[in-house]
Amino acid sequence: MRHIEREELKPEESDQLLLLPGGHPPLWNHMDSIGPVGLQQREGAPGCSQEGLPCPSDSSELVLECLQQFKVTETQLQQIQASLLGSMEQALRGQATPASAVRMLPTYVGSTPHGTEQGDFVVLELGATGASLRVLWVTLMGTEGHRMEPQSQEFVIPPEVMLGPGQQLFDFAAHCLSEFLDALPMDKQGLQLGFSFSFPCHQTGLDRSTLISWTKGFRCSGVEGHDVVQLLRDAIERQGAYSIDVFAVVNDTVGTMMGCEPGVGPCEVGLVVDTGTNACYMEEARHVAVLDEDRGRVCISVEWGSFSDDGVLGPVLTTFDHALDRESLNPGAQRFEKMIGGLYLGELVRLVLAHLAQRGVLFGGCTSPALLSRGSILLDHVAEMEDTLCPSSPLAGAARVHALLQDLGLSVGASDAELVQYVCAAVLTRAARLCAAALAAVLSRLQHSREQQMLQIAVATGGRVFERHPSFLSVLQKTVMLLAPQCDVSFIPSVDGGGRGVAMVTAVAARLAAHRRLLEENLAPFRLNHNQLAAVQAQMREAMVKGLRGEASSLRMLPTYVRATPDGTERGDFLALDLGGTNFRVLLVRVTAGGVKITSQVYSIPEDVAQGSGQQLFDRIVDCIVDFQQKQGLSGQSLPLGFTFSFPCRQLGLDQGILLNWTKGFSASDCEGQDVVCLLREAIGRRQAVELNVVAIVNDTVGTMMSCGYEDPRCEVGLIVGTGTNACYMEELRNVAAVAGDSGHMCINMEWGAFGDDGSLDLLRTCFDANVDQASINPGKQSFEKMISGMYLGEIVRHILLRLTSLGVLFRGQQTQRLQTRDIFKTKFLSEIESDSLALRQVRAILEDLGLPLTSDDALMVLEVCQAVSQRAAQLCGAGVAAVVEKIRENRGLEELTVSVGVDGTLYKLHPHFSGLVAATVRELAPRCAVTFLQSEDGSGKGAALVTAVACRLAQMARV
Ligand code: 0WK
Ligand code: BGC
Ligand code: BGC
Repeated sequence: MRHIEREELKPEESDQLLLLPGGHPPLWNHMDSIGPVGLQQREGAPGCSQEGLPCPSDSSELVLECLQQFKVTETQLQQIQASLLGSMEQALRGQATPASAVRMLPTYVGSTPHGTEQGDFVVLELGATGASLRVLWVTLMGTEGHRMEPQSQEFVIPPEVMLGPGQQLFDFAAHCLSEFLDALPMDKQGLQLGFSFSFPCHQTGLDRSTLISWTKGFRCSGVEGHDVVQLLRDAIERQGAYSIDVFAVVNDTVGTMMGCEPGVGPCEVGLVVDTGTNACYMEEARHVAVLDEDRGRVCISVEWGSFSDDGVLGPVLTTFDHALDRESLNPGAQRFEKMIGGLYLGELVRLVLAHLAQRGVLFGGCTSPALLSRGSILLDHVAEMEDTLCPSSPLAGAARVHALLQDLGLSVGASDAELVQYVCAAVLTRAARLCAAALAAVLSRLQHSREQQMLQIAVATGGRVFERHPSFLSVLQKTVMLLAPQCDVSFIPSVDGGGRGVAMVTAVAARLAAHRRLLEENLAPFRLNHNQLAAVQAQMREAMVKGLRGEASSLRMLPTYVRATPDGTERGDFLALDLGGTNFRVLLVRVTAGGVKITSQVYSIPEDVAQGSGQQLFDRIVDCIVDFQQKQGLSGQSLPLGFTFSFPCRQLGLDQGILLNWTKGFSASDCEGQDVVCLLREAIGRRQAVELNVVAIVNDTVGTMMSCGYEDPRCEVGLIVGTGTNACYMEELRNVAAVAGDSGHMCINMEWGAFGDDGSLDLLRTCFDANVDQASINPGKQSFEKMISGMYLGEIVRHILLRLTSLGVLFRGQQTQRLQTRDIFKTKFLSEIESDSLALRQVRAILEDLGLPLTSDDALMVLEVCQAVSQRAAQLCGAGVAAVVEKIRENRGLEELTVSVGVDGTLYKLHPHFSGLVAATVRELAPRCAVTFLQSEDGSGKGAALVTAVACRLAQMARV
């Protein structure tokens, strides 16, 4: 690791900065020293410049003029730094940026390595080192183990494969993979692969990445715009040699950053200068507009190769850069990369040498076919030629350059070698300084995003330009120091080109994939398909028929003695009670020709009263009525009262209802088996001076149906999805064995909450449902309700979260006391967490209030758990409604049925997707019924009052 002391550099020195370590005077000064002795005279040979050779002083001018073009001033570097920073921040804000700016691509790598990663991984590297791909076997030993040297093999990619059909390239990669694995003595089951793919890609996950555009000499067809992981998976499948799971696709800069030696890092910037160039860094997630994250960091691949703000780069681009770009595979693109990347440096040197040769300054004014052919001077050549600038034996150095130039068919004059070396130095120095300007922009961005004045940061470096041109790094460091003086930067060379880093990311991806698999395994039973829902519909239909016939059925199909929905002629003032939902309400309902006016008050029924004695409960109810009457100035008035009592009652008449069993957390004693109207009247009797005329007892489903039926006479079904769930509907009296008469209709309270208590739902019940049921005050009862309604969904979710935590999938496996607390995860959290407008960060806020230590992946998984539980609930509810409306349609022998369903209940009303899913399931299972769902505005209290009004009207008519 190389650290440069601050006082080492004075500003005016920066511009002179050039690749001449060891105190050589700067090139420009050198130029003066070239002088006349350096240049030979030669006339008229083929490929030689026809124009007379320039005199020595002219040629040095020409060389100076040439190399001067590669000089980038500090001001220009600062401008590039500023412009690049501007374009980075614009892209982060998701503001459309000009095509040629930096891309700032999220990589879904959210943290630098914990060092806990373990296992054997295969790494396939494509694109980092140009015309070769590398396969590695990396063993990660976690925190304990020592570092195992990866095994690797490099394969040269034939040019026709780099430019041919994409399938050919990926088949070639899959072939290399098998060849490498064939040679390995390891056990090759369940291979986990990390794919280092060094090109600009839109990632949508650790293992989903779409190629934006090829760079660096690659130009395969049918790949841009496609998911490269899928292309690789398909190729491995076609190869059929090994079953390999591709867990992650990683940009080489990310592999480099993640491969940073533990103990010296963590590196938070990855910088690659190989055939191409790019950098990545850890950005605050909240600054990345495309990600709805407000916590933690995410690694961003800058893709600075495409930076080309003509304003600042224009003056720096030389004629050689333009020539190189024109001849390149992607003219106009990657302009910044073409001044820094190893694939281009050799070419730039070649173009300069050819130019100088044609101007008679070099090689006696003679070129050679090799010098004139593109790509004849490679990065390694430049490295060798530049490296020899200060070897232990300068002569040896010059001789080496000589030899290299001769290999290019050039006749090398005395000073040509040194001149060529200066050309190499100029091209490389500029590359290093431009790279420094870009890195300085990244460092400034890090300072901004972390609001830090002084930034101490470790930068992992990778790529053959670093490996082959040691002075590249020193120029880079010095320039970074000048451009980002407030950053204390340590450069950490990556040990194996990032292979370990890719394996680290793959390990994280494999862990996340394993978590995802466990999540899917636990949620799969909640994902009901069409056949399962149709089976529920059919079973419910069968249970309805049996219940109506009075045969054994989990559906009691209780007659309610409501024979008609309101016809709008009802009139008068009525008291109504609404017990059984979230709130207990007392209502005054005034029914006039102009409509219904409701005044109501909500009262609480404390748990100890709901689970105390029946007398206590009904006395509490009467207390509330008296309080309400006083407040409404109704004291002493005996208004007809309708009692919405939302529990299973066998009604013997409109005002007689025997409570069959409590549900929804109620268990007041001495009530089951009792006529609750009597219990109410007794409580009224216990209270002096109170007179109430209890006319009707209705179930909340009936009250809801009536309430909506007042507005829409087609409303013949009532549905509650709240604390509990249930439905009622208008059945043909002839089908109701318990009630005499064959004509007309009777509203049936299905009490579908108990559906499945006979085991008919056991195939669908999960272990989580069983946990919730066992912990409830009525185990074995209300099976359907416990899979659907608000009192239980939160608990089902909590049990799933406990299981996933115990599996280490969530909350890093830490079981918290809070999460083990019953009812701590309210069903309303599902509605909040699943609301589209809620970003993941708000999901996290809800969960953090529960004291759950979570990562963003956790929040995403909790969201999926909530979605699976509520979706199943809505679909089961939809299957129930489909059974009811189909029954009505067939009752009436109709081809098509148009019917409305009155609905109430907090879950149905507040959950963002529940109602839509119910309607979609009904459409799917009862396509011949056009069903309109009417959300009841006034609750079932109004319905109870209307039932009372109808009863009073009928009683009135009976009396006259
Ligand atoms: C409001 C109705 C009431 C019913 C309740 C159900 O007026 O009769 O019991 O909806 O919804 P919950 O309050 O249980 O969510
Ligand atoms: C690619 C980058 C890559 C860089 C270094 C560029 O051409 O666009 O994705 O990181 O080369 O290999
Ligand atoms: C009760 C029903 C009621 C439903 C909705 C169930 O627990 O048994 O009578 O309609 O909850 O409140």
